[in-house]
Amino acid sequence: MSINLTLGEKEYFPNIKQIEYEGRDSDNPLAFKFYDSEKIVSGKPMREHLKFAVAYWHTFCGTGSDPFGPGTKHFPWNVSSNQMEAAYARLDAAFEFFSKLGVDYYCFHDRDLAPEGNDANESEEYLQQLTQAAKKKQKESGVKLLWGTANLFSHPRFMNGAATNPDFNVVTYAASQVKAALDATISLGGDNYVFWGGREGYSSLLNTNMKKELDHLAIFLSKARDYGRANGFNGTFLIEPKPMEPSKHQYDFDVAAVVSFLKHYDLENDFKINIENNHATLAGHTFAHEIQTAYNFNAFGSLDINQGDPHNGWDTDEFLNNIYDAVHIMLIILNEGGLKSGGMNFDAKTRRSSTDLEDIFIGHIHAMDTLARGLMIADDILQNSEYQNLKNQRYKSFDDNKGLLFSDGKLNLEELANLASNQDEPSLSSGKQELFESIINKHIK
Ligand code: XLS
Ligand code: NI
Ligand code: NI
Repeated sequence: MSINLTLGEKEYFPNIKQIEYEGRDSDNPLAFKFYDSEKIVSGKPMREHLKFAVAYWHTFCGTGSDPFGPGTKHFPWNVSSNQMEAAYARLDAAFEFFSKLGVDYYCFHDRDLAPEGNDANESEEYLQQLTQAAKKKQKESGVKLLWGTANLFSHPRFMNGAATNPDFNVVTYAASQVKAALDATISLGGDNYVFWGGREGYSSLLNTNMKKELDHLAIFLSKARDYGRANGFNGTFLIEPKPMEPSKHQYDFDVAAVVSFLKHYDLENDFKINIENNHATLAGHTFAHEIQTAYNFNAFGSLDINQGDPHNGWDTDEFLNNIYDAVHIMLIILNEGGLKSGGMNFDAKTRRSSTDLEDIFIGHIHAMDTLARGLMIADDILQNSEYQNLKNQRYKSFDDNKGLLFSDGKLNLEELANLASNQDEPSLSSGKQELFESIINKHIK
């Protein structure tokens, strides 16, 4: 993708040129070693398999502050004390970054794009102005919106939740934000719209009417769906599960909890799931488990492709660098037919002490390379190893005869029991886990 800067605009990364693919022998930190966007793997270009998206909040808004200290990163787009001026500068920097990195998508919260105004109307007005500017930028660069969302967790008014707040006045405020963020997403041609319920949960069940809050959440989501559909949004609504943080317990705990919520409230046709690796591990699952579970229930939507630290019980949002995980998830994604309308949103931040401007490029490049590698290795495993065959072999007794009848639901319990009484003790059949593991590792090269 070519860089397309409008004349007279400030360049925010003057020392960084278009990031190119240089191959695995390159030592250039600002080049791809594995991600070769147009290279065909399993029938389509890498860029179409991976559909990378930059997370606006971490990369352009996050300055490294944490509960123990202020921000450490001095971004050149973050200098004006006028919040709207800063928002326009951030937009320029963001699109320069997307183009130089060569990603096709981005994602934002309303408050990343535009600041909060003095009231709901002013906030909406600000968002509309920045949406117009972003639309122009998208047109010039060819970069698209993977999803938009509303930040319903930072402002103090949302301390007891947004759609699940016990105070109706807060629920209406959340609705005004979602309406405006949906309008922005529709205007920018977003493929998806996300709900992450960071404060839709509780600190104590003693003061919480859980059933009422869940009912309200479902009503709120269905009204957002109705508004979106009536106003031209044909994309997918996504729920992003996370078990905790900032709430002690979040209702959208994991994929299985969200699937049952969606089915219970008849929302499963419009809502799918945005799965984040670090949220999966916080819930005690692997990323692979959550992805496979979503596909199983036809609930797969999109991915927030970061990783946590195995020794920490919180959301560290690191850039994905675990090759083994990348291979495992790509095996599943290739087998299930790809991302469809979803993508891979980084939702990752450089460490607080990574303060050079180039570090945000290096973080993204490294994650893109890790996933490109995962894709190529997974494809190699599927094409050139016994992996899939061995897995299928474990289930071969269901391929024909009575096993097939069972799989088709055609044997009742008595018939099944009779079969057991007429046969010898089944012979033991090895699960071969070590063999599977050795095949994966052999292909990681
Ligand atoms: C926070 C979430 C958040 C969502 C979007 O943990 O990951 O960043 O992706 O609201
Ligand atoms: Ni996320
Ligand atoms: Ni997260």
